Amino acid sequence: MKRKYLSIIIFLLFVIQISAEDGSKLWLRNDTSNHASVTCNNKSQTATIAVDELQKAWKGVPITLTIREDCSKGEEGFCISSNSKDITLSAKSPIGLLYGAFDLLRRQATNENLNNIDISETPFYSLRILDHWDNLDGSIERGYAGKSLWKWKDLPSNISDRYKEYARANASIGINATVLNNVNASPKMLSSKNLERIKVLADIFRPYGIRVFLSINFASSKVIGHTKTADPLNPDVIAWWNEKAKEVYSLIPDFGGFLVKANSEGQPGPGDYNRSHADGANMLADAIKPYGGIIMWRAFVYGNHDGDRVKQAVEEFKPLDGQFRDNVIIQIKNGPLDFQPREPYNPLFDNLHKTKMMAEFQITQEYLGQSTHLVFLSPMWKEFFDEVSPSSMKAVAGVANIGNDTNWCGHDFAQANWYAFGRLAWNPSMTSEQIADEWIRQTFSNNEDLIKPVKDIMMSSREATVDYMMPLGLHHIFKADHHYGPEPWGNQKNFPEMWKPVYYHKADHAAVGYDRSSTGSNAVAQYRHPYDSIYDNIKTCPEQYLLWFHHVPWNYKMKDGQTLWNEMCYKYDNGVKEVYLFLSLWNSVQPYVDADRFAAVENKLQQQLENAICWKESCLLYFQTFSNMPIPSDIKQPKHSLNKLMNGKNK
Ligand code: BDP
Repeated sequence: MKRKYLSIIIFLLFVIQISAEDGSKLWLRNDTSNHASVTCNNKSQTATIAVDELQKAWKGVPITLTIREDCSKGEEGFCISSNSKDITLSAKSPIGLLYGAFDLLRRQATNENLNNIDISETPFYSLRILDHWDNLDGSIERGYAGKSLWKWKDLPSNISDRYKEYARANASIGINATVLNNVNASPKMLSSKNLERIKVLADIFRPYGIRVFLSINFASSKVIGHTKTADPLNPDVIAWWNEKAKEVYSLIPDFGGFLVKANSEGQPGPGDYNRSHADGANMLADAIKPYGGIIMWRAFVYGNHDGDRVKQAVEEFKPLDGQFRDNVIIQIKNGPLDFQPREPYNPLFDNLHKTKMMAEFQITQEYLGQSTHLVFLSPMWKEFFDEVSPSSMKAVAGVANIGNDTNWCGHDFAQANWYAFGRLAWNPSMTSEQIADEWIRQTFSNNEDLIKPVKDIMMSSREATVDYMMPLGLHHIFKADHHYGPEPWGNQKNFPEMWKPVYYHKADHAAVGYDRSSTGSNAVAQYRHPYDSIYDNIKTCPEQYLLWFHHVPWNYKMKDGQTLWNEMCYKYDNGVKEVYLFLSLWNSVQPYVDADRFAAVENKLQQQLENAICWKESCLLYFQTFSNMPIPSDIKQPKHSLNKLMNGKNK
């Protein structure tokens, strides 16, 4: 009898064990009970971490780690070669060894054949940075995975374990920098008290190769330094920033620099004193230049502008080309509007020739279903890199989707976007399929019966989201405050024009879409050739951008012979059908996924389906009031009335 109970207990323990995945380990799920033979000729903290990671998880032949001054792979690169008896990992610096160690562990975790390998890697960008939009009160702007990881009140004395785990996860995918706070920055961030706290984080991140940056409020000198003005040419202001830089660098000698949002959405900036972006950026750049710091100056300028909103950045920055210091990089969102599910690329990349540029992607899915919808973003970023050469920019930044949720990102699949950002920043020529494949194998399993369906979901997820939210170039028809559900009818009286969905879709009884062609706002002229003429001509404009660039009659004939209206109906319907398919594919992998993560993802997919239906019905019923055309009969007709949808919460 006793024996029977014992075996039941053992069985239960086993079940609990396999169902106990909570996503907290991310893609780093290697068994860490090994004692591999690893030797190293370097005793630095970073090399010691590399040795430790390998000792715990490496299952293969002995490994020798060596620092070699003559290694030609740059400061962060590495070489790995193996024969049947051992493996040599060499690098010029300890961080190269750490990246190499994670590279080996990834290859092991993804079942790669590691006999006779000869690998060498150098990161494409030297700056691979996460931008956190975290506030001092612990909230996160556009954060959907709980509160901030940074416990400001507990620092500098109480240190959460997660700081090190965060650094380790980033190092495992090559991310080497972090901006700790929101671009809508509190001036208090730079107080001496807070700098002491930031120093602690910088010290924890340093051995993992991660440098700390801060977002700053341009008026900090005035607010916390009590200068009379924040005019960048004022000697007191200049002196204050010089002193502040000295203080920051005395605490954090390898401090990265500042990220600045100026004269946008109500933030202060040099424009308040009739000074240019260059005047503002250069003043700060001069203050941190002696210490090797850089200024990332954002081109997301929103406000104080008449005319087509998407033209503002080029209009403001093009005349300043060549006027920025060499330690200033202009940080440019991938599209000209604002992280929409699909935008054409930002033409500012075509207009700065003597200025350093970097791309800003948004990992947190503000406009792509937040942490409820499964949307793999790599295909979106690759679409951008197809149009704007990775080599035209110096760095890439990603707005982080990380919070203090147990699984870090809210949705288990949102982890894939953090992962993909790091991998693409390291090597933008990787394909989305490769990245998805790696991530699935490490995060779930190497079982082919799981990999294929999950990869299918991931690879079609972004296009599906575009289809059920904003197909054919529609944009910014979100509900204003939360940017989650649909509100194509949005036209609040007290809102500026540029916040209103009706400003962006311009639907009327004849047509829909924003005319940005040469007969309209002429935003097309901001693009390099041949994109300017391709987008200008309605016949050559890719249909995925049609309503972004053109005001198109409802009965316009699309390439497949359908009217624009019918095409729109089929797109929305297709988006919904895709989510049904995702649900059935996910159900098919249940045997291969631990119970907790299976249920969590299934639950989110159910919500995604409901939301996709809501998007389809809201948009089609609303636009139908203009097109006056029937929804094709082979499409599932809306269940709800427009009135009901307009009065619902759209969430
Ligand atoms: C918008 C967000 C807003 C950010 C802004 C920015 O809605 O919260 O502050 O971008 O990038 O997409 O500055």
